[in-house]
Amino acid sequence: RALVRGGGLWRDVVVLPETGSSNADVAARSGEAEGLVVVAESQTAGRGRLDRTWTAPPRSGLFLSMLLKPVDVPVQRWGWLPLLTGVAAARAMSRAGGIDVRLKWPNDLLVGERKLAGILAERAGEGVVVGIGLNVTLAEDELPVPTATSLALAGSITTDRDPLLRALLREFEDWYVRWREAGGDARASGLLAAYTDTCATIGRRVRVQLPAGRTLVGTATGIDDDGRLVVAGPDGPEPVGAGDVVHVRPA
Ligand code: BT5
Repeated sequence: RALVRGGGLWRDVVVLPETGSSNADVAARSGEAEGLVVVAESQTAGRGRLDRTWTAPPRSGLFLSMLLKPVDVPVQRWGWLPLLTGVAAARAMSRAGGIDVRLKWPNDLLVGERKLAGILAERAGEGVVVGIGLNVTLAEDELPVPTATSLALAGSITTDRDPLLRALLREFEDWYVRWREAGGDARASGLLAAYTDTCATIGRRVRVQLPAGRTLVGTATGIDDDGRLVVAGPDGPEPVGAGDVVHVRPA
């Protein structure tokens, strides 16, 4: 609780030595007011998108989930929440760690081409649980997948979880309040510009794997009002929502 001072959003920050999935823990308490945060020191059954898993050795990273209820923002625009989280996390890692992080739409934090962190947003009750898994101390021979990296490997000036967590929660709150006060308008809140600045996907040729085996190839031209990636394909611009995307690869 002493981790966050001054701000109004964070109501309760619970630190668990070990849990299955912090997203599941917060979802189980989704009837509560927003601003609940569960931080897991170790996580044994971390979830990714589409039944994938988030793997991490004990105490090797920052694993946390936040309960959010932006009830005054139209639900379509909630698609911006994982993107907002990415912007906040990238800025926090830059401020606290001095490292340069890029965002891969919809939910990855990259250092170079390698994945430093992943974000998972799930609806729960009348709110959303947003989880972040960030590799902190992992050495090269501890990486769960060869495409991963960690703050330590990226040369972060700190690998202490407390200052990283504090920077993350503070940065998130700033962006969240700004976005909410703008009624979820990404452009008016400055979020669209911040996201576009940090995004490694926009401007690239991409191959988007959609459900039912469909593939869309084209140029990623931007993000729309609802947080969808706009891909200029053979049939013109097409918005794709995070929920419909299996993966996005360079084309
Ligand atoms: C994600 O899914 O990247 C979202 C991960 C969210 C994890 C957090 S931890 C706290 C909270 N509680 C939870 O239960 N979950 C959240 P996705 O885009 O589906 O990526 C999953 C894929 O990333 C896997 O299939 C692997 O290829 C790769 N991966 C797994 N663990 C990784 C790691 N530690 N570092 C880098 N890549 C990893």
